[in-house]
Amino acid sequence: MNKYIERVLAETKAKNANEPEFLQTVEEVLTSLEPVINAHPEYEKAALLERMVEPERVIEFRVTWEDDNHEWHVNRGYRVQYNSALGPYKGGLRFDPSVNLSIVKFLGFEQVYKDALTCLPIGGAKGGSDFDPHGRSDSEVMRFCQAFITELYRHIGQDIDCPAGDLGVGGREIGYMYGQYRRIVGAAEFGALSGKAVATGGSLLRPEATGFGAVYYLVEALKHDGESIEGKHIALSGYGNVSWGIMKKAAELGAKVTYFSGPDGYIHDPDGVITEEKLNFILEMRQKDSMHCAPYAEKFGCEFIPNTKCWGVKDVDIYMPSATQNDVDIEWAKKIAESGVKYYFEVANMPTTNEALEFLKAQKHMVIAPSKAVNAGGVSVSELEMAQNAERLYWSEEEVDKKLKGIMKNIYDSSVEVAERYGLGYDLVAGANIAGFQKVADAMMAQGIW
Ligand code: 2IT
Repeated sequence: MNKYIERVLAETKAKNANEPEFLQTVEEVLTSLEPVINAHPEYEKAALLERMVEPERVIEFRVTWEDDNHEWHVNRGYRVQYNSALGPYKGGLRFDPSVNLSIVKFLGFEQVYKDALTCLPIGGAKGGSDFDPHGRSDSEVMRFCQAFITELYRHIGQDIDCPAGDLGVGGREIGYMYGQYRRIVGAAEFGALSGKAVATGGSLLRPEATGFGAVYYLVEALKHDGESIEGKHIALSGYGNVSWGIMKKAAELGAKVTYFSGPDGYIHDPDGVITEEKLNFILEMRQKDSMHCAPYAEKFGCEFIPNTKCWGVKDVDIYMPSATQNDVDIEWAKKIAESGVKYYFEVANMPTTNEALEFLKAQKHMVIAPSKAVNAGGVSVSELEMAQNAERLYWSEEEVDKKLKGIMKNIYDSSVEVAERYGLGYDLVAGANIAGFQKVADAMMAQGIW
C-alpha cells in the first residue's frame, strides 16, 4: 500500500482507538484512494489526508428536556462539522439511542465525499443525539427538538451549516427545529434546515428523494449491462422513508420489491409492494411502530419470517440494504454470494462491514455499488431545497425530479469514468470514493493552509 496512506491510517487508528465505526469508514475510503495518492505526491506535503480525517469542528452539548410527567431528562447532542471546503456544511441529524461520537464521525466523514459527488456546492457534516424517540408523545418530541436546537442554533445557518433528517428525524422533527430556530434568530432563514414540510419552505419530492435517487442510479447501472429495470425483483432491508421511496419508484418503473424487513424479521411478498394500498399501509405502519413490520404480513396474507434477515434469498435480481450500518457482515455476505444474485447496491450509510465489502467486491459475478453514491439523491434534493429557499420560490415536482435524475446520472457516470481513468476497470465503489475525494482535494489545495 502507498506509504503515505499507510502512515495516516496508522496515526488515525492510534488517535481514535475508541471509535470503531469511524475507523471503519476511514479505512474503507483511504485504501481505495491509492491510485490518486500515487499520482499526486504533492498531497503529502500539504498534509491533505491528515486534514481530511480530522473534522474541522466537533460540537458536543447537553440537551435537557421535560417529559409529559414533568420529569427532566438529559441527552447528549452532537454536530460534527467535518469539511466545508466545497460549501456550507450539510448532512443529517440522527436521533437514536445508538448515537455516539464514533457514529456521528463516521456519518460525517462519509457525508463529505457523498456531498462532493453530487457536484453541488456543499460541505459535509452530521449530528444527532442519543435521544430515543420510540414511545415518546408528540409534545415530548417537540420539547426535545426545541431544546436541541436552542443549543445548536448558534452553530448553524443558511451559509454556515444546514442540518437535515436521518434516522429518527423526519419532517415533523425538522418542522419543530425550524420553528424554534426561526423564533430565536427572528428571521425566516429557511436554508438553515432542510427536509422541511412544503408548507414551511420545504422542497417537493424531498421525502422520496433518497429512494427515488437510488432507483435512478440502479437504472443507469442496469443500462450499462444492457438490462432494464422492468420486471426486476428487489430484496431490501428496512421499511423506513428510504425503503418506501425505493418501493414506490420501483413499482412505477415496472419492478417490484418482494422482500423487506424490520428489526423483528422480514416479509416476503411475492406479488411485490406495488399497490397504493400497500405503500400507504407501510407509511402508517412505520408511523405507529418503527420496530415491527409483521403487521404487513397479517394484513396482506403473506409470509413473515421472524428474527432474521432476507440476505441470501435467490428469487430476486437486486439486494439493497437500506436500514442502517453494518447490516451485512461476512456471514451474510457469503450467503449473498452463494445466492447467485448479481447486484448488491448499498443504500443505508455503510451497511456492509469492510470485510464483507471486500469479499463481495471480489465476487466476479457481482456488481457492487456504494451507499455514498446510491443514496446521494437525498442530500441533493436537500441542497435543491436550499437553492429554492435562497431564491424565495418553489420548483415544481417535475423540475425537482428532472434535476435529481440528472444528478444521479452524473454521479454514476463520473464514478465509472474516474475508475476507468485510474486503471481500476468497472469499479463503482472506488470510483465514487475517488471522484468525491478529488473534488474536496482540489478545493482544499486551492484554499491553502487550513
Ligand atoms: O445521509 C444523508 O445523506 C442524509 N441523512 C441526508 C442529508 C441531507 O442533508 O439531506
